[in-house]
Amino acid sequence: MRIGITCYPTYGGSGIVATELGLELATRGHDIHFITYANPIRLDPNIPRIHYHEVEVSNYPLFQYPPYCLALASRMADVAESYQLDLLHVHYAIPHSISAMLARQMTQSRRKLPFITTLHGTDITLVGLDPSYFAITKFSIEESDGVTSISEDLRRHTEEVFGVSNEVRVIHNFVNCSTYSPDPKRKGRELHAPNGEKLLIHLSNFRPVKRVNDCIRILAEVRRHTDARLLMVGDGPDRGPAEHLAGQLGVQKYVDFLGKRNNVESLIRLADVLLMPSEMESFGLAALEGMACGVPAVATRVGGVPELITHGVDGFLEEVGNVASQAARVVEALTDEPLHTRLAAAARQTALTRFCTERIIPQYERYYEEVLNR
Ligand code: GMT
Repeated sequence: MRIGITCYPTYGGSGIVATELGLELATRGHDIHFITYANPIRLDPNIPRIHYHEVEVSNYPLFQYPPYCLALASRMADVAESYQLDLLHVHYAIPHSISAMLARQMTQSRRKLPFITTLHGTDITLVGLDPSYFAITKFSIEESDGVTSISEDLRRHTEEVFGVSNEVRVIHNFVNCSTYSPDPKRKGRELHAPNGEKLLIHLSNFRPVKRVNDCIRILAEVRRHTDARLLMVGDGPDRGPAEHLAGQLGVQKYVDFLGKRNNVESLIRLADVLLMPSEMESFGLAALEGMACGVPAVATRVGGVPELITHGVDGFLEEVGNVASQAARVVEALTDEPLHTRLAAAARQTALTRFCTERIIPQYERYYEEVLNR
C-alpha cells in the first residue's frame, strides 16, 4: 500500500507511535509518505520506502495565526495525487483529521482518498473537550473513514463524551521488542550510577499532565530508604520547576536532567524502575518501552494504563498524587531482589506477548484493507 502519515513531529507519544508505525510498515514493504511540518524525531528518511514531505506554513502579516491546517490539507492532496496514495493515516485528531477531510474533498473527482484517524489521548481527554474544539473534533471523528484508539479506555471515553456513532477500533500501542530489549550487563550504567546506586528513570514531554515534580518527590522519599539516583529524559514546560524542586529537597546531586534524547532504549535499559506518575495517560508508551527493556514501572492507575500494567505482576499501579505509596512501591522493587527479577521478567513477557510490533502492525494492515474495501 501507499500510505500518507501525518503526526506532530515533536517529542511526544503520538508522534513516536506514528513514526515507528511508518518505519515498521516500510520494512513490511509498504510505501510510506510522512507529511509533516518537520522531520519526525525518530525518523531516518534514508530508509528504503520512507519518504518525507515537508509542510511549509508560510506567514503573512495579516495572519495572527498562520493557517497550518490549510497548508497541511494542500500538501496532503498534492502528495496523494503525485504519489498515488491509497489512504491517509493521521495521528492526533486536531487538526490533522480536518486537514485530511479537506484533502479527500479536494481530490475526490480524481481519486478515492479515505483517511483514518488515530486518537492518542489529549486530543480527546483535554484539547478536544475545550469548547473551541469540541464540535470540530466530533465532526472530524464522524467524517473519518476509519477511527482507531490506542486503548479501550480512550475508546470508551470517546464514545461517551463525543457521542459518536461510528465504530472506534482499539489497536493498542506497540514496541519493537528487538530494539527495546534488556541488557543483562547494563553496559554504561556506571556513568549514571558511579557508586553502584539503584537507578530510576522518567521519560516524558514534561507537560503538567506528567506530574514530573512527583518524580523528584518520589526520589527524595526513596533515598530515605535506599541509595538511588534518577534520570529525567525529555524536556518541556515543567523541567525548570522540577530542577528547582530537586534543589529545594536537597536531591539535585542525585538527579540527571538529560534533555531530549534519541535512542532512549540505551538509557532505559540501564534503569531498575521507571516512574510514570501521570495525572492521565491514555496508554503510557514510556512504560511499555520500559517493560520491553525489562524495567518495570511504578505508574498511576489512570486511563489506559491498567490495560498495560497488571498491578503486582509486571509493575505497580498507585493513585495519582500519592507520592508516599508510589515511593513505597519503588523501595519494594529496589530492595527485594527476587521481586524485582519477577517483575522485570513479567514486564518483558507482557511486551513480547501482547504489545510487540509483530502482533500489532498486522492489525493496522488488516484495518487499512478493511477501510479500503468498504
Ligand atoms: O501527551 C500528550 O499530550 C498527547 C500524546 C502525545 O502526543 O504525546 O500522548 C498520548 O499518546 C501517547 C501515544 O499514543 C500515549 O502513550 C499517551 O498515554 C497519551 N498521553 C496522554 O493521554 C496524556
